[in-house]
Amino acid sequence: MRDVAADASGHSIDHARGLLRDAGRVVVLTGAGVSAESGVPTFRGAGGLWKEYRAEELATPEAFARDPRLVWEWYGWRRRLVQQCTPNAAHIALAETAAQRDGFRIVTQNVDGLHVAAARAPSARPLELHGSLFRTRCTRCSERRADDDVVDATSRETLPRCAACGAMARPDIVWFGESLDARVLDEAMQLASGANVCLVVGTSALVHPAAGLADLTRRAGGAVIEINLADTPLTSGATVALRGPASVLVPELLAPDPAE
Ligand code: BJW
Ligand code: ZN
Repeated sequence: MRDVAADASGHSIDHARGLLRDAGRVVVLTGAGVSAESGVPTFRGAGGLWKEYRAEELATPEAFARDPRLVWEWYGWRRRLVQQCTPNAAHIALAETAAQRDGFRIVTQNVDGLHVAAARAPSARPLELHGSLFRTRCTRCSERRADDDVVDATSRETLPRCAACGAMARPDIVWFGESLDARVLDEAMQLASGANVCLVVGTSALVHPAAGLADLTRRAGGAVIEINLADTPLTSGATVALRGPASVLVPELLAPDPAE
């Protein structure tokens, strides 16, 4: 049975809570909307612009090859912005549930590290499909390293460099046209295929292969619960679609039953 609710009231949230209660395995797929209420801008829609650029124009290998200073300036700005943000009630509820419940895993498209910041237990750490704002990767030797430094994008010469070989470093982020880390994607696909419920939170579901994960759950006979402010390409196939802010709906959905 498919259920759509304009808010958290009524039977749809109860239906979704029942699906989650009965599920042995749950995979959660999050997108930029889960971090919007922490102050991290989403990619698309109002507020999705940086200066006069769209994210799609900067998050590409071609943009980096053409103008690494401009692309690093954008990532440096985002790093600083995200460093001032903290996990909201949705990140916290997801992390607490993942810490307490076996078979509950978080997969995120976000590079902001807020699911990691909310995680108290290793089982609450997310799979990060699109990389991290707080890692760099060498353009020559591919060495990765954690990096939360302020980016000096004054000129090409001041940009982050690889500590191992001295070549220019790039953000360790999956740009358009680049393949996702095969092991990370494989694990995410296995989680989605084996899940009784895929809970999708705050993604426009436009970017693949991430957007296809919910279909893997559905095709294997599982249910899809979507939380978003607006409809997405996943809505028509969702078992339950809940409309409203993630920071309200996620904690409400995951709160223990009163009798427990
Ligand atoms: C709220 C809320 C609140 C707001 N509460 N909700 C199959 C078909 C078509 C194309 C392709 C395909 N397979 C691959 C492609 C090509 C491409 C792609 O998908 N293109 C489409 C856009 C058409 N994919 C790729 O290139 C991927 N690579 C790949 O597949 O390699 C092999 C290959 C290549 C080429 C062809 C075929 C195969 C790589 C994709 C990497 C994406 N990287 C980015 C940028 C880097 C990260 C960064 O710099 O930060 O990742 S793009 C950007 O979009 C970012 C995000 O992770 C990603 C998803 O965005 P998200 O999270 O959904 O955010 P928004 O802003 O779009 O949506 C926010 C949502 O929240 C909205 O719905 C709001 O309503 C909601 N919301 N506030 C609840 N408070
Ligand atoms: Zn190197």
